[in-house]
Formats: sequence, C-alpha cells, structure tokens
Amino acid sequence: MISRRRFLQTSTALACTPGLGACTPQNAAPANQNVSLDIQAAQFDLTGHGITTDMVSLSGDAPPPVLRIRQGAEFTAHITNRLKDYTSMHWHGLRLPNEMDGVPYLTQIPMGENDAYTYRFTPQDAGTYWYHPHCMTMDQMARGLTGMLIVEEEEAPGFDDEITLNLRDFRLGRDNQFKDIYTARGAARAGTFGNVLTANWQRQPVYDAAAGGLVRLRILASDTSRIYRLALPEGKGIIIAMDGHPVVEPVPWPTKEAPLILSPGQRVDIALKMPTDEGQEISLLTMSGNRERPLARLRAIGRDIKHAIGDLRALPANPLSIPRLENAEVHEFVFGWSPSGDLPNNGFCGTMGYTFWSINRTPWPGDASGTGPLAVLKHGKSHILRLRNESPNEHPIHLHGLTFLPIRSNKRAVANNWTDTALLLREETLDIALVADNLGDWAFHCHVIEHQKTGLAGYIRVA
Ligand SMILES: [Cu+2]
Repeated sequence: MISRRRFLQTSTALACTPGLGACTPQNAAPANQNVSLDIQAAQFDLTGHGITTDMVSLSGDAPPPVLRIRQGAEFTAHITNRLKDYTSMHWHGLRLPNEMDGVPYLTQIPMGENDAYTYRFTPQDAGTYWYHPHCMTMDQMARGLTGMLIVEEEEAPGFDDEITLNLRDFRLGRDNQFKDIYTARGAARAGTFGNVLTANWQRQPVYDAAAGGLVRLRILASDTSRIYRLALPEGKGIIIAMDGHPVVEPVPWPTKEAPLILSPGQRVDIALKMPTDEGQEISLLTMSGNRERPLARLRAIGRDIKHAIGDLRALPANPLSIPRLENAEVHEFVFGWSPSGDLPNNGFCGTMGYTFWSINRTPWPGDASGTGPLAVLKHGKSHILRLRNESPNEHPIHLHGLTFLPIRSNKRAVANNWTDTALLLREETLDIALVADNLGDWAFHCHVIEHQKTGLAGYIRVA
C-alpha cells in the first residue's frame, strides 16, 4: 500500500507552479487510489425530456464516475453488486494480474447479488483507460455501466484544463425508456444502434475552458456498437495518445473530410489549444458520410492566457516491450460467421439466444471461457497474431492484459501505435505483434458487444 506520506508527496508534485501554467487541470478531481463502489440500478434524464429508468451505474442518479489514479501506485477498487443479475468488472486496456481482469469463469467467479470483489493492481502504464462489466455485458453496458479510468503520468504534462468525454449512444423510445437493446438483425450485422447520442450522459454538453489555454481532451468510445468518426473542425492541436499510449507515429488532425475513427473500446487524448476570444467554440462532431452529428462543444472563457502547444512536456513512453518480428511465432485467427450448432454456455452471464459469429470456426460464449484457449503464447517471447476477417462487417478486436502493435494489413497502411483494441476492416487481414509478457488467460473478443455475445469471443493463454 502507498503510505499517506508518499501519497502527499506525489500529490504536491502536481500542484501549481506559478508562471508556468502547469497546474493540476481545473476540471480534474485528485487521484484516489482506494475506491469502494456499488454497481446498482440508476435513473437519469438523458434527453432533457424525462427520466430514463432501468439504467445501471455506480450511484443511483449519476453516470459512472471518472476514476483517476497514479501510475506506479497501487489501486484498490472494492466493487459490490447491488443488482439481481450477476456481474463482474473489467479494467479495459490495463496490463494487470490475470485475477484482477474481471472476466467471469476465466479469471473470477461472477458476482451474484450483494457479492463483492476487491480488485487490486498497480498500473504500469499512464493514459486513458476505462471500466465496464464483463458478465451480463450487453445488458449492463447498454444501460450505462461504462466509465473512464485515468492513470496520471508521474509528471504532469502542463495542461491548463482537462475535459473527459465518455461517448455513449442510448436506445430509447419516445417515452425516454429503453427499447430492445439488441436485435437479431443488428447482432448479425454491425450491431444495434442507439438513437440518443450522448457525451457524459448529456446531449451536446458545453464545457468551458480558459481562452488561449491548453486542454487535454480525453475521449472514450464506450458504446456497445457505434464506430465514431470524429472531427474537430474548428480545433487546433495535436493527438498525443491513442488507446492510452503516447503516439509513436503521428495521427492526422481529425477533420470532416478525414475523421478519426474511434471504435468501441478505443480512446484518444488530444492536446487542444483553445480559441483566444471569449465565447468562441470548438465542436466535436461524429460524421455519418457527409452528415455531421454534434457530440459536444468547448467554449473559451476569460482573457487569453496565451499558452502554446509547444509549452507542453511530451508524454513519456510507457514501459512496453518491443516485439522482435524476425523470430516471432505467427498465430492465425479467422473471424467469420458461425457454423450451426448448440448455443455456447454463458453460465450466469446472459445469452442473447442465438449465435452468428465465430473465431476459428467455433462460436464461443461471449462472457465465459468456452472450452479451451484459441492459442497458447510462450511467455516472454514475441508473437504475431494474424487476424483474418472473413466477414463483410467491421470488428474492433480487443485483447486483454497485453498491449500490441498493428504492423501490416492487406488493405491499408497501418500506424504502428500501441493499442489494446484494433478495428479490423471488412475482409481485412491485419497482423499485430506483441511480447507475451503477462501470464494468464486473456479474453480476446470483438467489442461490438452483440458480436462478442453471439460467438466472437475467446481467450488466449500466455504460459
Ligand atoms: Cu465484431
């Protein structure tokens, strides 16, 4: 456990340095290494026109909070299930001990009503991560249980403000209540989409930040199916991190013509220079073809504080092992339709009642372990996972517990940026490389939850 004295010392390191503008970002709560949270039923006014009931959160009347912790400091989350349904909590993107990964049957027994589980780990990597349930995943995520987990760098990069946006799409009827959150038609295609686009459970919220200041904008796509195509047409700045990790290869600024693709599970960190005139705004849009849909706005307030992107300290690289491609072992995976057969057994974690998808010709239970690993990776060695998509749909493929580098594709130039979730395009073959440096059984699945829950989910063993 981190001592109180050490905690205070690290907290002090974050305090304002007069004249440098390198203060703890205004909108950021202090790090908290020890939380106790109850998964519970919630209600909230998502639309501005009435309360939506039957939501799931960590309090009865608010979105799941942004959790903020320190790199290299032990974190403890004591999670209690106050729902009637079973659940578990997964910490997406973090390289943690296998028994803390929150995957039912594979790494823990799912939590029944009033059961608790204590998750404890020390994050090696700084960056933007998130949490969500991994049992009854479809139901609980669709009803709201997704939140951001921020691991702060040991030295603050020097932003004036920080704004976090958890992008979520909810599927509501005219009465503001949930409609069917999945459909067989959606599960067999690109997923079932919501009709209420939100950021932090609000429609088109506006956030204020100092005019001429530097904002760290952290965006999470935590939807169950929507692939965002983001644009910041009025914005100026740089993309500093993707999926938690500082970018190695530059990522172009997201425009309407060339939006940034953020698929379910992915995150982006943007260093944004605010406009210099009070009242000026920057819009965050998602594009569907040429049609723009507003998600949130940032508004400049006060006098121009005249900070420049160049004043920021570069994000330090996370301590990742670089795979050696020349002697890497290649493992092939085929993602496709499901052969007919029995429904996989999902234990207490909910079934949608049909299968459409498969990995290596087998439909797997989406929230349980199935019959055996898809591959066994030798611990400490470099590996290439060859991901072949036989389907005409896109799949954001997520691997737990390990961080990988996309290295080549038969369809496009890929950026060699570290990630835990890579969007596999239709009929694409994508090679990803990694060092298998974390022992255990790691879930490996599509993050379109309807695909995950209808066959496109398995696990990889590092031994
Ligand atoms: Cu998929």
